[in-house]
This record gives sequence, C-alpha cells and structure tokens, in this order.
Amino acid sequence: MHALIFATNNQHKVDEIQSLVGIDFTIIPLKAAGIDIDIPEPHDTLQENAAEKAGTIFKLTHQNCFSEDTGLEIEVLEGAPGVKSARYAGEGRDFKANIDKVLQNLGAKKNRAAQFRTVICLIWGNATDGFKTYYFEGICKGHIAIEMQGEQGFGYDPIFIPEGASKSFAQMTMDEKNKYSHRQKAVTQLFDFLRSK
Ligand code: ITT
Repeated sequence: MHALIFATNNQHKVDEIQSLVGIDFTIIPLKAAGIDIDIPEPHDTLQENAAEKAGTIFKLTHQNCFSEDTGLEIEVLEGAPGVKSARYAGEGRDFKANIDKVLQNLGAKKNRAAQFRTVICLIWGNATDGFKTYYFEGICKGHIAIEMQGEQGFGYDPIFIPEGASKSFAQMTMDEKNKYSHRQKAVTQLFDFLRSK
C-alpha cells in the first residue's frame, strides 16, 4: 500500500484523482494531512510550479507527496492562458471570468485548437535511501467551443471539447471525462511508476 500526500487546494482535482486510485494507493489531500496553506505558483512553466508545490509540502512533512500543475494551451493565442490559467482574468481566480476572456480573445477565429496539459511532480523515497523528484505529463488535445456548454466539472470544462468527443468536458460525468483527460493520462503514468517500485 502506497500513501501519498496530494499537494493541492483544488477539491475537483482531488475528486478526479481519487476516482482513478486503485486499492493499492491512498491519496491524502492537504486538508486530511492537517495542512492549511496557500501554495505558491510563481513560475513561468507548469513543471516549475508543480515542483514548487510538491517541494513546499515535502519541506513541511518529509513524506512522499505529489502535486500537479495544469494549463489550457490555445494555439492561436500562442499557448495562453497556459501556466496563467487559474488567474487569466485576474487574481480572483474566477472560472466564468476566465472563460469569458478566452471566448473574447478567440472571437470568431476558425482555428480553435487547444490542449490541456498536466505536469505531475512526485517526491518519492524513504529516509534511509533518500528522496528523488520525478515528473509525469498528460496531454488532452481538443478545441474551444463557441459558447459554454454543460454544468459539470470545473475551470474551463464548459468550453473544452476533447478530440473524439462531440460534447464538452462539462457535459460529461467524471468517469467520461477521465477517459479523455490530461489528468488521467498523467496520473496513470504516476501509478504505473509507483507500482513498478
Ligand atoms: P492547486 O494549485 O492547489 O493544485 P489550482 O486550481 O491553482 O490548484 P492549477 O494552477 O493547476 O490549479 O490550475 C489552473 C487552472 O486551470 C484551474 O484553476 C482551472 O481553472 C484550470 N484547470 C485545471 N485543470 C482543469 C480541468 O481538468 N478542466 C478545466 N479546467 C482546468
């Protein structure tokens, strides 16, 4: 049995990852670990932010932990909102305001290609052998809808339609979203790695 602290304050991420966890893993959200801090994300890349989040929690706990940083990357917006996805429309981190800004910036553009990218940072080991840092990445390609569709999920889900689907992430159950999602792809690699240990 592997126990891992998940360095996030985003309950949606916890729910999605919990639903993918096998019985051989226990994921401990920050709240359950008794940690109540706002983890900084000051960097220009998903990888550096993920490292910052996992590193912050590792320094506090000295226990196996992982974090993830995710961005929505839109082709004609040169990869924006990308690493700034949470705060695209300002410090309020408002999902609706972020979506409105994306739709406004895209306007009537024909090329609506986009992808979600998740980078997981794992700090794993033990006190005897030491701890090492590992990274895993998951990408989900798709496109941005003309308008919001659906009520499920979070963030940009109402405007993202994954390749191979005809509805948005917000029109899917969590299990359906997990069949396509960036997060599922990165997490699957994480669990495969841990099972190999
Ligand atoms: P933690 O840093 O505490 O993990 P966060 O919400 O700040 O949580 P990120 O910086 O990784 O997480 O996420 C950036 C934003 O990208 C997030 O607030 C959402 O708006 C959006 N986002 C991330 N994953 C998403 C998903 O699966 N579907 C839709 N939007 C998503």
